[in-house]
Amino acid sequence: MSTQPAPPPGHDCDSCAMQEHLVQMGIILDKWDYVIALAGNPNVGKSTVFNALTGLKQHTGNWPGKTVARAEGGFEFNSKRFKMIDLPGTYSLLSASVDEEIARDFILFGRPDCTVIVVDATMLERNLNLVLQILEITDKAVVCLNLMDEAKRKGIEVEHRTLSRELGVPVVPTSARNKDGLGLLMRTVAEVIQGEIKTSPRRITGNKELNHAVDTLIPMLEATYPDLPNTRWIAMRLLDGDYRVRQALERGELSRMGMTVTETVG
Ligand SMILES: Nc1nc2c(ncn2[C@@H]2O[C@H](COP(=O)(O)OP(=O)(O)OP(=O)(O)O)[C@@H](O)[C@H]2O)c(=O)[nH]1
Ligand SMILES: [Mg+2]
Repeated sequence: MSTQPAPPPGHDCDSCAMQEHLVQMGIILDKWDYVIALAGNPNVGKSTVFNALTGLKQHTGNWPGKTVARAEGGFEFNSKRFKMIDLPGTYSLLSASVDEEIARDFILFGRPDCTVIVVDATMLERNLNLVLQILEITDKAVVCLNLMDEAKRKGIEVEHRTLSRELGVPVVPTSARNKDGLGLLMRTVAEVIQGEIKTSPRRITGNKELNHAVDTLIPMLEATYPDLPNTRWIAMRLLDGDYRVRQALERGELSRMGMTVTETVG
């Protein structure tokens, strides 16, 4: 069943497929099967993807204790219910800005079932920095290669299959403003979540000393914090002197990823 109007004649097949299987739920979502985080640099089309999938009604509020806006919404795709969180746009996950902290904490400690990393196909080089940082944290990720219409207009070709092989996660070309590619994006996300697509993200391979230090720290972290996600990444950040990660560990903040919500109808 679909709440969508019939697609216009000659419309891209993939969008049509999406309209067959997508039911926008907006805020009407009390139970869900999976949580998806939407990450990416500023201005790459995250909210456009979010709005196309969830519809116009959405929860907006602030992240706990922060003045940074948080939007979440829901949709049903192929009979599974997805809750989607639109993360703040960031260029990195490593520096001390509040936006970066929020995006990083959610991907790491919020443990989404999949992180969709939206990138601008016309500025790939700049965008890949964040992609690689996110792939250090999670292996459940799909790259949404957005603004493909703009890339085409500018004569930029992106070999998305090669990019996918290099990154070790699926890369799906989209033009979110025209809703092109979003059906394939969601099918791919569902297959990654359900383990039908195996990912193998590209990770930094450190030198002998670094690896030794990381291998020494990991069992200590696991013994002290049994539920900690991705101890390898946390060990690397601690060795790098990351104050925020150290503070989060010491304060036991790792599971406090709730939110304050006010309802708006956009
Ligand atoms: N041509 C084209 N424009 C797009 C596409 N996707 C998004 N845009 C436009 O890009 C601009 C930014 O889109 P947003 O969805 O607000 O980007 P965002 O990543 O949420 O931005 P921040 O929340 O500021 O980080 C808007 O003007 C969109 O209409 C696309 O696929 N093609
Ligand atoms: Mg946005």
